[in-house]
Amino acid sequence: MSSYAELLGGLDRDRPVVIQAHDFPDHDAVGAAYALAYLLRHDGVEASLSYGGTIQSASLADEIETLRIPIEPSSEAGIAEDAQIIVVDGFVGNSNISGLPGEIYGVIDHHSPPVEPATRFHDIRDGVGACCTIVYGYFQETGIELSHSTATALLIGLMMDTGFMTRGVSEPDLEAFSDLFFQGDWRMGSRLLKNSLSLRDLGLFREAINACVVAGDFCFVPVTKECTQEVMALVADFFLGLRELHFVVVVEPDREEYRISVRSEDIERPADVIIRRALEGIGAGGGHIHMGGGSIPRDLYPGEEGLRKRFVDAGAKRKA
Ligand SMILES: [Mn+2]
Repeated sequence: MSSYAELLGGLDRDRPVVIQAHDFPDHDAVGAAYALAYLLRHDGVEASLSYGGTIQSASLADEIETLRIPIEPSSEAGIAEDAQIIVVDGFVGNSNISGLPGEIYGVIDHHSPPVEPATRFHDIRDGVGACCTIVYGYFQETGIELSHSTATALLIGLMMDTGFMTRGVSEPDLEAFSDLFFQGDWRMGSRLLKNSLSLRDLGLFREAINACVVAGDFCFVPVTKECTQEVMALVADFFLGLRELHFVVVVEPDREEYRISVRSEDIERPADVIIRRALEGIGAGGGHIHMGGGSIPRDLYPGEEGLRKRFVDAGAKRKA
């Protein structure tokens, strides 16, 4: 049975369905959630969309408004006790997600999960560049036509996660891209994604440029200003764009923890493997070959130099 048919077939039509994007969602999570709801509606299932945390990205807020995506914070969504929750683009564990009521019915994701999902349905393909590609595949399976806004949302998620088709791209991503590019509004998508920064972010870039520590092709960037995950990722991308650098780590304080963003241009040094190694015993991390992220609770933070050394020991710097 195809994945989508299995997903649909297992749903109890007498209970509410909620599609949940991960905390502080990004374009990929929201696009995948929105398109999945469109498909389910086509099959007579009305799903509501929600996310944990807040929308921190101005460009994502812009997308949600422009495409009129009906998504709201899970705290305000009034999720029922008997709701069936489908998690997209991120899976934390089988117990629950940030204290949501309801049952986690399914997981659709392109990250390798921390634990094997015990949910009734899961579709995890860690070789694809975006969760939007997986949901696009459901449209192909069913032959259901995409609406213009659904195609645009999927295209934006795909372009976002693959850095405009330059990282983590697999064959299904290319297939999705060549179709979505003409079905959706790529101009709007590009404008949104290419204007993610604001003048307010310059202070962070200034600090990052002053603070970076370079060793060979490895660059460690500790900053003290709190910032959004999206801007932190753009700082990491900026350093990766310097021709001498092939592995970048950005670390930033965020309330009770330190957050880390990792970028790699070297398949011999996969970002997810190296961050897991570097944070062993003090924090958690994961991701893909080219991008990774993680966090360390404040009381376990080994200090800037301590963390930098951990990354060097984990293999972030090419052996001479
Ligand atoms: Mn994603």
